[in-house]
Amino acid sequence: AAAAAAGPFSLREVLDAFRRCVTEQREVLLEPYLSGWRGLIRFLQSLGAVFSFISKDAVAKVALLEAQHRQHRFVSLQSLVQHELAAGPAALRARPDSGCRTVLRLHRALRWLQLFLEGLRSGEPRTSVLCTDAYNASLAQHHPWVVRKAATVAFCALPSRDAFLEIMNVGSADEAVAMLGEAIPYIGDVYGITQELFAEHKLLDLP
Ligand code: 1Q0
Repeated sequence: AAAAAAGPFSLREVLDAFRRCVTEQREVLLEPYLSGWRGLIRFLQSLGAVFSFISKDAVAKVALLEAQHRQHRFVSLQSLVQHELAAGPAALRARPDSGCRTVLRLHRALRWLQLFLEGLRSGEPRTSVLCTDAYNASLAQHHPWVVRKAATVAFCALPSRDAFLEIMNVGSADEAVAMLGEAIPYIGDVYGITQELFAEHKLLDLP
């Protein structure tokens, strides 16, 4: 994993990580989940300094979860939730550094990713429009005005659709689009299972 993290971004790596996430028992494994996120963050970092306020936040959240993963040896999101809920829902809500609230933020961002990738696949050439639409339908409702404003400004600096397909590093534009089609259901699956898990435990509004 350390060696893989060094090279240029490849969408295949991210796809593989999210594919590895879901077990037969419909658990979401933490290690490939975080590995998928590390790949996405690397991609975001390659887009330049305009996005660093976003990547910094994502890096901090992944680091928090990595630390908890090392400390408690959680295998899955399910075991993390179970462990933190054992202290009681009120105690969990009071913690600004819980794994659950941190996962919830990444989880909402995963919905953004799913929508954005669907948009890229659809052929719409204006990535900033795609990105803004995906953001407004997902993360935006959880962000204060100032963050929404900064995000919307950053989206204007996004590369073109063709450039996006190229940085995915999977060959021609057609091949990149095909791989998006392969990746989106895996990401959707991880999103759906996590959404159900958090809904079941009433954790979808953790402060
Ligand atoms: C490609 C453009 C990337 C656009 C990412 C969209 C997300 C915008 C988010 C902007 C807000 C970030 C600033 C911090 C916000 C936090 O306040 C917020 C809440 O946390 P807290 O602790 O204050 O309650 N944090 C979040 O909502 C988490 C945001 C994480 C965003 C992670 C985005 C990772 C994106 C990776 C780039 C993927 C590129 C996709 C194309 C791949 C195809 C090859």
